[in-house]
This record gives sequence, structure tokens and C-alpha cells, in this order.
Amino acid sequence: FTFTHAITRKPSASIVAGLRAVDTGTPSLALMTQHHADYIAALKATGATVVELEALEDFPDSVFVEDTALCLPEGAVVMRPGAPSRLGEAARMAPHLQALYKHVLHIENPESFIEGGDILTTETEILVGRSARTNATGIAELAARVALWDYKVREVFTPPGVLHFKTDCSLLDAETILSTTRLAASGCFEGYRVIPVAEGEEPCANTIRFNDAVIMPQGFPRTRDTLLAQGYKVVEIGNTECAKLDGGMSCLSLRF
Ligand code: CIR
Repeated sequence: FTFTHAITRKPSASIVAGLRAVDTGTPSLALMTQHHADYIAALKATGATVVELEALEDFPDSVFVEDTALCLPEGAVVMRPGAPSRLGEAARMAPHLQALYKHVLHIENPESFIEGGDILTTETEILVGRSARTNATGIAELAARVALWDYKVREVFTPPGVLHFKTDCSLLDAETILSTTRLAASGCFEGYRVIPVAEGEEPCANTIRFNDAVIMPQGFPRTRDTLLAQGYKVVEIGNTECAKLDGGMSCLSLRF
């Protein structure tokens, strides 16, 4: 959770066509752009360098850069998103990773599908949730790639009906995970300390620990107060527009 860099991409006007499980209304580009600027300011306030890429009109979901790659200290791995409309986003991210990293690997097997939102990197392992976007072949290929840098990949399961593994959890520090009760109940966080999100506040499980700050979506006061009481420094960012597209705090950046 200590980072020197983040990569973000501006939301494009095509965001109104972004993927969503349930239609709860058209996102406003103006408000999303404002929230996005607040998010970047929060990342920068921790002392990190933030790369701000231009919008990609051809890819409505491209503001959610996290899904295109896995960034590790040793190098980056370019993903193969399982959503057909998002597959091309990964290739558009690759040159930016190459500019910042010496080692950039790729998920290449045409049978492999994997999105960054399904990957939770802790201090000791990489958990990857099988989901509608991430399959066993993709997870196995990632495991083979990162074995080069001695990482252990553990396959877990994203709950049915949940977009990504990290829709439901976040790393708060070396031993602590913020999780929905439905995900923690699967037993996948044995050995970690789990802080459950308050009942009815499930959407705030997608939060990020970025240097000294826990950056969480606005509007979840009970979980926020729990985190404050545990001594975390909390920064709240508006997320109403990204939430209409099942996106949250982790999706909006690649962090390394
Ligand atoms: C999608 O369905 O792919 C986008 N509308 C949301 C992606 C959110 N990304 C993430 O959780 N890492």
C-alpha cells in the first residue's frame, strides 16, 4: 500500500455507454469529471506522481484503468479483459507501462481472460477471483508469469452477481482487509484481520489504501466511522456517477 505512482485516464463523453449490470440512470460526464479530479488530487496529496492519460472515446469504460493491467514493483502484466468491449483497452495501456517499467509482460493465450479488478495484491500473495470476467486459464497464465518474480497466486471466487473480486474488498494494511460479509463468509481471508463493511454499505468495500490515506466513496458514514476509530486517515470522494457503471475507487487507477 506504499506507492510512488498512479496511472489514471480521463473519463470520455462515451462514458454514457459504459457497461452496467443494472441501469440506474445515465452518468453525468461533468460530475464524473469533477469527482475524478478530486480523486487525482487525493492521490497526489500523498506525495505520489500521477500520470493522467487522455480520454479514449472509442472505449466507454476506459476511465476504469485498473482492469487493464497488474502493476507490481518488479514489473507490470498487461491483462486480457473478459468484457469484449474492453479487450482493446489493454493494448492502449501497454505503451504507457513500457514507458514507466523495464519489464512488461502480457497475458497472451486467446483462452485467457482476466481483469485487474479481480486481483487483490497483499504483502504475501496475489488473490485472484474467478468471475464473469476472469477465468481459470487467465488466472493460471498470470500465476505462470509472476512466478518469475516469486509471487504466489491464490485462486479464489468472486461472489455470484458481483462484478469483480475487489468490488467487495480492499487491502487496508499488511494484515487487514475491508470486506463485505458475503465475501468474507467464503473463508478466503483466513489469516487476515477482516473489518466488515456496515450492513447496507456494501458499495464502499471498494476502497483503496494509498500511502497514508484510505480513499473511500462518499456516503457510507458507518463504515467511515469504523475506519476512523481504528486510526485510519480517511479521504472521501464522490462516486455517484462511476457507481452507475459498477465502478469505484480501485478501478480508477493503476498503483505502483
Ligand atoms: C465494467 O463493467 O467493466 C465497468 N463498467 C466497471 C469496471 C469497474 N472496474 C473495477 O471494478 N476494477
